Amino acid sequence: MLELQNVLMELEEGILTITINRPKVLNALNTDTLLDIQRAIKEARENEEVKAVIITGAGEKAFVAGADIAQMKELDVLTGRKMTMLGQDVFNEIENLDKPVIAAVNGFALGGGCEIAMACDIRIASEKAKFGQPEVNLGIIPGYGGTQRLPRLIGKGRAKYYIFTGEMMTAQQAFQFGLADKVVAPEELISTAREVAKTIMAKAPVAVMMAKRAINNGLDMDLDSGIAYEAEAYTTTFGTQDRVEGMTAFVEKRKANFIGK
Ligand code: CO8
Repeated sequence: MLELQNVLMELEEGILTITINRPKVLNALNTDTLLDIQRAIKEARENEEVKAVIITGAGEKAFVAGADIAQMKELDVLTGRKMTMLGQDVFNEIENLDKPVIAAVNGFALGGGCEIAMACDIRIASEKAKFGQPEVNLGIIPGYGGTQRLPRLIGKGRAKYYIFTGEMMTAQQAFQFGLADKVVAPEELISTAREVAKTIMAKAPVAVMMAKRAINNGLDMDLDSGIAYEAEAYTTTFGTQDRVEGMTAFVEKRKANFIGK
């Protein structure tokens, strides 16, 4: 497995765990870390043994406390823009990966940390997790997709509240608002994320992939176009061997044996 400086990668039972690993600065995202995450996502995309991905943060305290403020402080308008574009590209690559991605949010998920979690398909939060977009405290706005993904997840009014005030949400609040999909005890975080990954991995992979595409792409369309997109995605699943297997297994009252084709 590829060795990276700011990110740990572990592949076990088809699940690639990507751990953002700069605990001394609460896993803040500098350029090198963003590039390492990009390399890890490329590995997830290209390695056929990888069936699902978990993204988490090293240490007890933080998932990711945001973009690296010490680095950002030194940027000018053009280099600042470049760093925004890099983060946006990497997070889009996470969102568009044809495999399920679960964020295991173990602590502070602030700014870019909340944004990387939102680019994942599912967010499992530790009871200790704190979410927020505190950029206004620094004289900037969210720059890694926060102004777009937060309102899509929790609604326009609430997103404005949290982005304008910079207030943090507890894990329970994030759950109530639909930002976190499950809240568990800290010691159960990774095992729960793995269980969820395994549950998804037991389903027909092409069906999961097409559902992900239909949801992601459809949400950016008007309803009629989204429904038409769904019909095409559905038709793709209908042509798979796994569709025949899934329906045959149901009728024969046995467990389906999916092959991902
Ligand atoms: N960047 C760099 N260093 C950080 C960051 C960060 N985002 N967060 C924490 N650290 C460092 C601290 O400086 C400290 O370092 P040191 O030990 O050398 O002093 C260490 O991590 C531990 O942090 P604290 O001592 O502050 O720990 P506390 O428990 O007192 O506080 C907090 C924890 C509340 C999480 C606090 O650290 C904090 O507020 N961090 C900043 C959170 C923040 O504002 N995040 C948003 C950043 S902006 C952003 O993400 C924009 C995304 C788009 C960028 C576009 C690119 C141009």
